[in-house]
Amino acid sequence: MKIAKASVNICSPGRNFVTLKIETDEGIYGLGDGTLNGRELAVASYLSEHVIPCILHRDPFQTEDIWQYLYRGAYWRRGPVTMSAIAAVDMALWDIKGKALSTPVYNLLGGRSRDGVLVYAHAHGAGIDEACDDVARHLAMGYKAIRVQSGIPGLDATYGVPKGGQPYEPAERGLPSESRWSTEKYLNHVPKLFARVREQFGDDLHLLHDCHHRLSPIEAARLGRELEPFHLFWMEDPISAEFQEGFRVIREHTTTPIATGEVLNSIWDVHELIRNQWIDYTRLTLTHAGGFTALKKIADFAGLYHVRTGCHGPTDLSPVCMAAALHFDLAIHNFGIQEHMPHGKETDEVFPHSYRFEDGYMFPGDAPGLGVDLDEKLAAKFPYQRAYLPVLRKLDGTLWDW
Ligand code: GCO
Ligand code: MG
Repeated sequence: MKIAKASVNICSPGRNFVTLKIETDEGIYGLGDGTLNGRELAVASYLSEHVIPCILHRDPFQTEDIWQYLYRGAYWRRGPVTMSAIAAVDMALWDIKGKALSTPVYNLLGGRSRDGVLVYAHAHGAGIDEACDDVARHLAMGYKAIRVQSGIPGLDATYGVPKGGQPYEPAERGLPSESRWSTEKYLNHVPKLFARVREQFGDDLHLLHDCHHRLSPIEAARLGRELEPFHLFWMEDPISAEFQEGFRVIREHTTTPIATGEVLNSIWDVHELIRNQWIDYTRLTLTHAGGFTALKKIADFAGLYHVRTGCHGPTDLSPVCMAAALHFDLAIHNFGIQEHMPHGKETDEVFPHSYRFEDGYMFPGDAPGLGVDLDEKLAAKFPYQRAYLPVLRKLDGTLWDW
């Protein structure tokens, strides 16, 4: 079998998605997600201009060699654009392998290591009461793990609390919007939020929280310590993820488990974090970190150090990535948890899929390959629209990490 054709689809059924379709001379095709929120066209062009010409006529079963060719062969290493493009190819090739062998991808990765994939939902509210109402709503839907974010008194907007009842912070059309931030107000508020959530919902529920890179190591250490009585599943991205050494400070002060890595894209971004046991969960995704071929190696390395996975799974990654993540999560031994934000109706219609949610767990389904498709006709009705993530400044105007 040979790769006969490959094309990039860019569509916006609710938000922008970049999908690579690789077709073989035997009529089998595979899909890969290359979506990089706010920088979609850079990946699309990397794929069309630089990657597709190099993979034509190759054997699609040679996932390892093609991965090495695209990574080492380019000379230039890492980075979200490069690694998302490589991931899109890798995912599509594993999809083809699964279809050619008539088996779901998880069987090619080691088979089922568990019955289902534990997922966490997002609960949020303008204040503590509203956030608790949202926790109750998600519990009623069957979720066993819930990330909780709430508005901060004195701040107009904050990460994780979308305006106007939207399900999730959008990448906004037009140029980036700006909002203001106060670490002091945030640090004073979050322990109160979790004290209330534990008091109201008891000990069984897994609770998570995302700091979204905004703290210094010692500030994160303070927060982790103050959250200890509420036994979080994890505290996510307490500091800028690329500052590996910074996690040492946090670790020395608190037993609150730490997760990071959604903005990182290779083993070289996390190997110190893992080797030194400064984190408990890696958040690398299949799309941004080079696909199955790369993430399987990272997970196996992490497993040696009792570090588990918690793949990033926002709605700004397409259902192709979600399907891929579920195959991966089901198969690897050191799986921790999977983020789940349901996509909107339009997105689900453009990407019909076999995965499903039931009683707090997700299941990739038994369709051959990834079990996800792209309805190209429908996708054409939702053309790309330029969109950006918001930008953050401190109260005095200093640019900050969003
Ligand atoms: C998460 C993430 C997202 C990111 C988004 C950026 O934990 O799901 O932090 O909310 O902000 O994916 O594109
Ligand atoms: Mg996050």
